[in-house]
Amino acid sequence: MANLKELAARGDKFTGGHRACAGCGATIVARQALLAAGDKPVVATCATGCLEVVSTIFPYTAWDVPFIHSAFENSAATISGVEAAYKSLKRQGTVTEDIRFMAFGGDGGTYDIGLQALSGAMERGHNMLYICYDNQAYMNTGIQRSSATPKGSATTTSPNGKKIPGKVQFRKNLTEIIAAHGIPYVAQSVVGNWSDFTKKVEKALAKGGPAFIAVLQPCRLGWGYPPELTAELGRLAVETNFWPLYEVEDGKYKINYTPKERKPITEWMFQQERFRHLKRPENQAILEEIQKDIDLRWETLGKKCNL
Ligand SMILES: Cc1ncc(C[n+]2csc(CCOP(=O)(O)OP(=O)(O)O)c2C)c(N)n1
Ligand code: SF4
Repeated sequence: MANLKELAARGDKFTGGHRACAGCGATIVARQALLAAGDKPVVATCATGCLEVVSTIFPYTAWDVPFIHSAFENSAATISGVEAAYKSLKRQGTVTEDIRFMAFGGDGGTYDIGLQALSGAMERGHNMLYICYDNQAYMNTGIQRSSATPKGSATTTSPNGKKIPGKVQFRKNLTEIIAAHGIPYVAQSVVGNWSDFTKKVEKALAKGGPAFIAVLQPCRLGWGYPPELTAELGRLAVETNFWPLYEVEDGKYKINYTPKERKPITEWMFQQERFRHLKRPENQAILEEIQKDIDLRWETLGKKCNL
């Protein structure tokens, strides 16, 4: 696995000059993923969403690799089709290079509208890595809730008001849904832990076959926090067990990091505007429900890892 010095010596294939907000975690995901991919050629695609929109404003692009625009729903279908064509060309001897295929999508494009395309691509066994940068809402179109939005979070379509105190439902566990496909490699990582993420990208690409990594990506605009806290909020999500770092390799579960002492979820939530209303005493019960859910999910994951 490449160390920091080696990674830093590689040229960036996702470059600066794009139009993301200062402190955006999505662009960190793309940059580190392409650095981790190493010297082999990469073909990338990205579902419509913040990452695609900020990085590909014609006639400019931040992608220094062949890049294909995808619609909101079909990033996985796009790259799986290209990979299938590549295999055919390789069989015919037209292409001889060893090429890697990477698809990116936000949580809206992955947990919601792109789930069918993703599930199909994983099930068909394409040699591709799908990376979901999960900022927990549809940020590009104005912060609408997705099925990845956590309970209690205020978004423009799950506002805090008289009727509801932010999103009513718990978030979907997509990582487990993809793990249930029985593919070679599934993992969760986070913006704020470059070592964990780049190792997982390297591992996913080296394994061959379909691979999926969900990366929790703090979004300073949608979450409401000062831009310099992006990495810190990613790490705090791990320290509270909200977002465990784990992997499922050939069906075997492994937790990659266990906090010495699990921090209360409020330490993470109360640094973000989207949860501000939950500080009010009348919302105490919601906080307790959220904490209980996190503890239960961690316990369930621990059992799968034989902890
Ligand atoms: C079929 C379709 N419906 C709606 C849209 C409008 N749209 C573009 S991006 C987007 C939200 C993207 O959200 P997400 O995937 O979470 O990525 P983010 O913007 O948060 O990075 C929506 C609703 C679209 N492009 N296509
Ligand atoms: S809204 Fe969020 S995800 Fe979109 S560019 Fe800004 S920080 Fe990045």
